[in-house]
Amino acid sequence: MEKRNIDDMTIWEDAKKMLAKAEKEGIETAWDRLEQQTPHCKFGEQGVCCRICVMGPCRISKKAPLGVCGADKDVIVARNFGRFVCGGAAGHSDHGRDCVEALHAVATGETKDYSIRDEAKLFRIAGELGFETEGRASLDVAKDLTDIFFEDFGSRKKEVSFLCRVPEKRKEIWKNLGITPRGVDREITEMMHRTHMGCDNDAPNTILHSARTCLADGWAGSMIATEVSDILFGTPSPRKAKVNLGVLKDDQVNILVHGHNPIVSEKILEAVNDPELIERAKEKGANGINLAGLCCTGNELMMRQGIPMAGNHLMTELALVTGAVEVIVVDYQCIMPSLVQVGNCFHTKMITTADKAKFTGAEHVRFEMHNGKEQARKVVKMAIDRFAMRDQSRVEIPVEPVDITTGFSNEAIIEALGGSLTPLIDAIKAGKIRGIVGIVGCNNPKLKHDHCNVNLAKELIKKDILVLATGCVTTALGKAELLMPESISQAGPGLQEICGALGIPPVLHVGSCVDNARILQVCALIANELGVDISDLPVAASSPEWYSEKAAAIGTYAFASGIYTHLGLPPNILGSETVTGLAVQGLEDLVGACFAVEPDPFKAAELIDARISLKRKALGLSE
Ligand code: CUV
Ligand code: SF4
Repeated sequence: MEKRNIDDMTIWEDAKKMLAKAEKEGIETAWDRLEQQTPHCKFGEQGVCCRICVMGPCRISKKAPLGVCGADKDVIVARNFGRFVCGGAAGHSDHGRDCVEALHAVATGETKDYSIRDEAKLFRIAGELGFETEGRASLDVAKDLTDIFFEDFGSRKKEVSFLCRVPEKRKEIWKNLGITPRGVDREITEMMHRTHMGCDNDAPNTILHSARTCLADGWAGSMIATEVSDILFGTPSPRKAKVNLGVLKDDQVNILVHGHNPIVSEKILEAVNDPELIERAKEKGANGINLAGLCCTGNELMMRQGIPMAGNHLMTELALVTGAVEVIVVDYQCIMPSLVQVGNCFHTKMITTADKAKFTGAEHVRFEMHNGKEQARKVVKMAIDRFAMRDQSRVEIPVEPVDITTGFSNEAIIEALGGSLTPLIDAIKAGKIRGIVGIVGCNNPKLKHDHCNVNLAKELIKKDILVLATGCVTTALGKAELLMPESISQAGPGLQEICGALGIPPVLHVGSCVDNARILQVCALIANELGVDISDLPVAASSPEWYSEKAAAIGTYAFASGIYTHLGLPPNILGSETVTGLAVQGLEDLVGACFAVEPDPFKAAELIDARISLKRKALGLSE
């Protein structure tokens, strides 16, 4: 691959300046390593390389159409895809389990470091799942709720609890296909089992179980993560925040939190607000302690507490290149191991907190339920002590931060609408809001950073389509100034009218990656209100710049839930016509939705727009 021009790598000023600084200072980034890895292995790219037993590894070609065991390209591609999304479902869901364990520790008195911040939501969810709450103590209810959620991970249920939210028609479809999600761990284990040599050797059958595994993620693992996080840390409500590398402060101790789970970062936030620690920072010559987020841990803190966001996936290395970061504290997922090396080019220390996510070269400060507060203080003290090691002459904070509005949980959206979804549904019926699209997911250095994320959103709001953003897309759309009420000037007339009247932006930040479950729920609520299936709604999902197993799992549960799903680049399945055909067409007949792959944001907007028009027409709604 030829060396790319910085202007072709990213659309952002802050990124370009840091890429130039990295180049000047000889610091390697993901873009450099992509160059070294290109061209990628064709067999891997096509998904026709199988490594699941030692009669192999086998790779399928014209000359050798079958693996040693006799598996063909369809079987191999399907198995690889199944294991790929299984990894993603496991990531989201294990995160969900950690949240349930935290709530359980609170309920049983095992920890005093955490508490229930949204008691009303606790009782609401308990009621929704059908158990008695009248006159009971909240810790008691929480204990019962965690028992129910723990069971959602197991093998005893015929269906996960939150299937109570799914429209009847959708449940019927899943039942008929045999893909009703039963238990999170069960579906994940069965996926691994089926893809062992000599089990599921029928590609469509494997793909169906992939769908089931991902449904267990979306409607259980992720949904539980979201709801329990709200109970523990508060349900998000609209608030202002700031984004981009300009949120770092050259005269303060800068701490970055990165990863996905709010359990660690919420405690770090408490510690940075501790007057004693602020005093200590001042004694060391800093003007205070500044906390900023990256990726989804950043989203979690921003949604609930308004903590600024330094950047998304491809900004994580570049945030350290500013030279202004004392420590980067990580929990798990999407954390590039290169952050240790980039940190070592400066005084920046990487601190790991989860035993399941250690990084060689980082310092491990184990966070457990009973010691979260103490460990957070320890981390913040380490950051303060490192401030003196900073080489101020190498610090460059490249831009001024951009204002955003965040905090649109479903509860907050309903409140903004005046207490029910009816005004939104009426606006959809009237064609003022023609549809709703969730734009979610990551960055990928194969694509120009945030180009597709931003332009797709801009095109959609112009077409009167309301955009919901999560994950790394949030930062992109925030930086593009789409997350402010004033951004409605960029929207079509209908969307302008509705959002203007409500005082909300045309793009709503609904949370982190696990919070895509909020979007599932909103779709279900609208479908139930209209008495239709989710696949009948004028809605779509998109992950323009995705890279991760988790993003593929999200895409898979989206389409399996009946939501048309656009991807900016394909998963590694193109080596099988059968699997590719299923993904882009065949599943339409089975679940009423499929994948569409299109790297160009303008063409993608047309595809999504056409789909929305089709669905509006079928519902008898005018354009
Ligand atoms: Ni999951 S969205 S890189 S951090 S999965 Fe991670 Fe959220 Fe993509 Fe971003
Ligand atoms: Fe090769 Fe079959 Fe083993 Fe895969 S399972 S490595 S195709 S022999």
